[in-house]
Amino acid sequence: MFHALNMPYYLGLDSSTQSLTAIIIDADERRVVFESSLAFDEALPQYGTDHGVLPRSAPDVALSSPVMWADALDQMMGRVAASGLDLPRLAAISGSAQQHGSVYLNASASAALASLDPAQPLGGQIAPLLSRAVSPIWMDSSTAEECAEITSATGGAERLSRHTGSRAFERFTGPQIRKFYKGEPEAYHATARIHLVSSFLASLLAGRDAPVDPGDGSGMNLMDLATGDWWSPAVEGTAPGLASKLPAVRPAFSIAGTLSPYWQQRHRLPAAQVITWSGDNPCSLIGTGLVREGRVAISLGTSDVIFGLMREPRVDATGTGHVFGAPTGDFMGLTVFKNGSIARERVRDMFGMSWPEFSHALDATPPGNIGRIFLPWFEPEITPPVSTPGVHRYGLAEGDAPGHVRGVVEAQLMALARHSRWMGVEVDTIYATGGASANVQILQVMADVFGADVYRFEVGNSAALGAALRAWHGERHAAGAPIPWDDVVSGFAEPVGARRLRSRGALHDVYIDLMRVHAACEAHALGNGPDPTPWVQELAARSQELGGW
Ligand code: ADP
Ligand code: XUL
Repeated sequence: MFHALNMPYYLGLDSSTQSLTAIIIDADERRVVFESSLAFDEALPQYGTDHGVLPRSAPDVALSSPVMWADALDQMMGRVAASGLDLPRLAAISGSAQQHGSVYLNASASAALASLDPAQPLGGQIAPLLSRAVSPIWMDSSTAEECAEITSATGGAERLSRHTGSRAFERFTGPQIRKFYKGEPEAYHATARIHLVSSFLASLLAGRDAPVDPGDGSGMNLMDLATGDWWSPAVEGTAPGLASKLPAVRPAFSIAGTLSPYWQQRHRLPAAQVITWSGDNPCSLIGTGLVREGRVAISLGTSDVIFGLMREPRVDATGTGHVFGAPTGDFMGLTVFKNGSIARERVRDMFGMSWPEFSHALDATPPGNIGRIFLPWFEPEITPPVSTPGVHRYGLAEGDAPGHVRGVVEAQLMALARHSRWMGVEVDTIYATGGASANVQILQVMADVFGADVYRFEVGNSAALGAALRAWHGERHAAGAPIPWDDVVSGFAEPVGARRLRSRGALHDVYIDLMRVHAACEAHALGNGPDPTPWVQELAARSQELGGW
């Protein structure tokens, strides 16, 4: 027992767009003792998802399956149970989930969650508790009309963003709820509780209704950043009767419950505490150790996201970025690009390449791409807002495979740099995370575009690690022995010096020039400026005269 109390384990789960990951940490020894990941498409093919998304009925609609997420959780807890670890030491569990997605439960859910049958898989028992079989996720951009309605009901974009941290965004939960209410009013009225993906999964673990934390709550256009609670004008302006359908908002360190009898009996797991879950970006903030202001992380996951901690909520006047709550009780600024790994993969597949071939093409092409620009809006884009997808080439021939590889990566990183200026951070160090941060060639372009050193981490999944660290922090907080955030992240979420990519000054100068071209191309593609092709051609000719940039 002494052993169990003194050397606890903490489990962090990350239910992302494409996969579910689990990380268990030994807090005393500051090491990861278990890590496992399952990809939804492969582990649960019966749901028919592609990269975690159900077959699309329209390019702007993106839905996933909450029953699939439940089945994935069941499978993953089975893997944890079979890990060979001394699981009575498991003291607490927390989690991270893709943000904005919503799950709709009927009136029977609350009682049923407390009395699930441990002899049966989870998914089949959850399906009858849903008032909507599918969940809209963050990739959905089909709610422009609802965004306009909510903006007008709440007194305009400036007021909405001052209160909730963001103007109305199509993927945010409030506009999605309004679309459901308008399109399926009966199913909306049969909904007793609307959860985020994070609070839904926490509810499954705790066997009761779990709260939403301010970090994930601020991705809804419904929560007041200043009070950390629902903002009535937005709640009332979104859908009738919504207030009673929303979970409580509670700090990220609060306890959602105890691991329910279902898990204890089905997988022989202990009565660990379930700490409130959060969104993947707030969890990654912790998992990259960004518990102080002044540094940024870039996550190259399905989406590309740049984020950093903020002491005060400085809302973006340009309307592209967001301010969310942070698990520390502070705030975080972030800007999200939908065409992240999605676009890199599309270019890779367009030319039938593997990742090593993609990296080789980056190595083989000159930084600056001889002035050529490729805007990779394969999907409707969030930043800048692009509702009709389409790619744009400036000076780039359609069949030029290496030119496209460099083009997509450079355009993405220049967009990350340009559209995050509102955060007001002098970036000299970047912490890179997410699936594509394994790619050193991409990170070298990042270092050169930003003129900053880029560090990678030993643990690649910063969201799952952040969730495990939050489990530890929350459990200690509840025990009356809180641990300062600097101590929580120390030894875990630390960049590895040997894995640093240095920025190369001369190449950064190339990108300072090229960012002006990129901005002009973007303006032209959005219908806000003249065609910069002559400028691109002149640059190409000049750079060829000089033998490349
Ligand atoms: P999410 O958390 O959003 O589900 P991940 O952070 O796990 O996504 O990232 C998954 C993505 O990482 C894949 O879709 C893939 O495109 C990308 N990826 C994996 N390995 C590489 C690589 N070597 N180079 C570039 N991208 C990669
Ligand atoms: C954040 C966002 C994505 C999702 C999925 O606003 O839309 O980063 O959280 O990862």
